Order: sequence, then structure tokens, then C-alpha cells
Amino acid sequence: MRSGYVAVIGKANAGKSTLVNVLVGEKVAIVSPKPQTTRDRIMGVLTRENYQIVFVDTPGIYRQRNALTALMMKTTELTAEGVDAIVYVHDGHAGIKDDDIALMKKYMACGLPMLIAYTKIDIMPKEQLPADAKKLFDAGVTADVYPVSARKGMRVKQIEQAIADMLPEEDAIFPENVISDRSEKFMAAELMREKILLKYEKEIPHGVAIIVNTFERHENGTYEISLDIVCEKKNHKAILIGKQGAALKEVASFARQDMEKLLGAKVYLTVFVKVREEWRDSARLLKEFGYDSEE
Ligand SMILES: Nc1nc2c(ncn2[C@@H]2O[C@H](COP(=O)(O)OP(=O)(O)OP(=O)(O)O)[C@@H](O)[C@H]2O)c(=O)[nH]1
Ligand SMILES: [Mg+2]
Repeated sequence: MRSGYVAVIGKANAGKSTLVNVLVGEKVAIVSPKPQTTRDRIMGVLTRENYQIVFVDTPGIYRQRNALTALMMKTTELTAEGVDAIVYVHDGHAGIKDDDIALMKKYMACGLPMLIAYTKIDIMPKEQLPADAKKLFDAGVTADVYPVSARKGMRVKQIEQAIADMLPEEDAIFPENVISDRSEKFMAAELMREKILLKYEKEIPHGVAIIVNTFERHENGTYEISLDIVCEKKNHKAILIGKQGAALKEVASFARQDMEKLLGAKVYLTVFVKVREEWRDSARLLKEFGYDSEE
């Protein structure tokens, strides 16, 4: 049996979490069209008869601007050091720039088996792939390039096999029923954050943290979940809540529906919005909100 940890690394918004979800076959990480969606390292486990791949989804590489993003970048760097192989995810649709080549070479230099997932092929012209593959090779990127569309499920089997082939001969790391290392409580908070990323513009979603205060399963099987949406400014709070609470009601309702899917039960969700000025630059609040690269 082959098994091991695979870091999934790439620029912000490249499509890493979408690829991990489709390979694992379950939603283990939230996805949005905005960069910096993933903030933590999240494991997704794929177990087959002959191999077990433990994907470690990471925060996307992004220019650092505050203590939170600095912590996120550190998480990604630490992850690359502790794995058996690397899947470098490249958004094929975005073209190949010098910094893409530099990043690919940087991770190739880790000395681990590495392949490039060239994703989003469903929204790009067919002739671009061979041209880009040549460009990468000519620039000294010798890692194999696997075209894939995570969204449309194209060529997913091929990349799965190639990833499995990079792993060492080892026993499975996790029991076969394990899909993620994250709790239902963590996922509930992430689903709330995903709906906020999808609904609000600009800085608002990036300045939001979700704190779950109550996560209880009642005897009749229903769940009671109460959480705070923490934002950075009073005017953000007003926008989050909306006219007569309409905006908040809408996002909370979308989040609740996804939580019910996740938990397979009815959820009673209560949401409050709070302001903590500049929490993304406060070491104390980052820790309090659960952002810690050393876990
Ligand atoms: N067309 C197309 N869109 C995709 C594909 N994969 C991902 N996307 C979209 O790309 C956007 C970013 O996807 P994510 O999976 O959140 O990207 P990420 O790399 O995890 O982003 P961060 O966590 O912010 O670093 C979302 O809008 C996805 O729906 C794909 O194969 N095809
Ligand atoms: Mg992500």
C-alpha cells in the first residue's frame, strides 16, 4: 500500500480547495471566487484499496499585508516541510507569469516528489495547454504537468493516480472512514465564512472571523448553533446586517442549509455581529480566534 501526506500549494484563488474536495469526494474545505478563502491547514483523506492520500490544503500564496496573512503564509511554508509530496496547483486560465515559474521552482527545490495540477481547463482554449507546458519546460520547470478541471471533474482520475504514485510504500495513516481532521464545529464556522465570502464585497469578508459559542446536539437529534461574526469596523457591521437585518438573515439562512447538509439534521442557528477593531493585526485576538500556525 502507498500512503502519505501531500501538500496542496499554489497562489491564492488557484483552485486548491476545489481540487481537494473533488479528489476526496466530500467538501472538506470551503471555496469562493475571492483570494484568501482558506486560512488554515485542512486535511482531506482519500482512501482506496491500494493507497491512501492525505491532502493538506493550505492558504494560497498572497502578498502579505497583516498579521493574519503572515500567519497564513507561515502555515503554508511549514506544511511544505512536513509532507511526502507536493501538488502545486496552477490556474491555467490565468496564464503563466514569471512569479508562477519562480514559485514552482521554489517548491521543486524542496527535493520532494512534485507534480503540477494545471487546473480550470474547462474555461480555457485547448491550444493553450501545450504552449504553456513548453513554456514551463523551457523555463526549467521539470515537474510533470497534469491538466485538470476540478469544477467539471475532468481528468481527475489521472491526477489522482499520479499523486498516489508519488507516495512511499507505507501502511494507511488514518482509518478508512476518516475524511478530514477538522471537527463539525470548525466546518460549521467555515460554512458561515464561505457564505459571507460569496455575498459581500471587498475587505468585509477578509476582515471577518467566526466564533462558535454554542454547538450542541439535542436528544431529538437537532443541533443548536450560536456564533459571532466578528468584523473590523462599525460600518462593516452595518453592511453585514443590512436593512432591517435582511442581509444577515439571507447569509445565515444559506449557512444553516449547508450546516444541515453537513450534519444531516435540523439546525437552529443564532448569529450575532461584533466589532473588534483591527483584530487581524492583534496577536492576542488571532490566537483567541483560533489562528495559530503552530498547532
Ligand atoms: N472554471 C473553473 N473554476 C474553478 C475550478 N477550480 C476552482 N475554480 C473556481 O476558482 C475559485 C477559487 O477556488 P478555490 O478552490 O477556493 O481556490 P483556492 O486555491 O483554494 O483559493 P484560496 O483558498 O483563497 O487560496 C472558485 O470560484 C472556484 O469555483 C475549475 O476547475 N474550473
Ligand atoms: Mg482554498
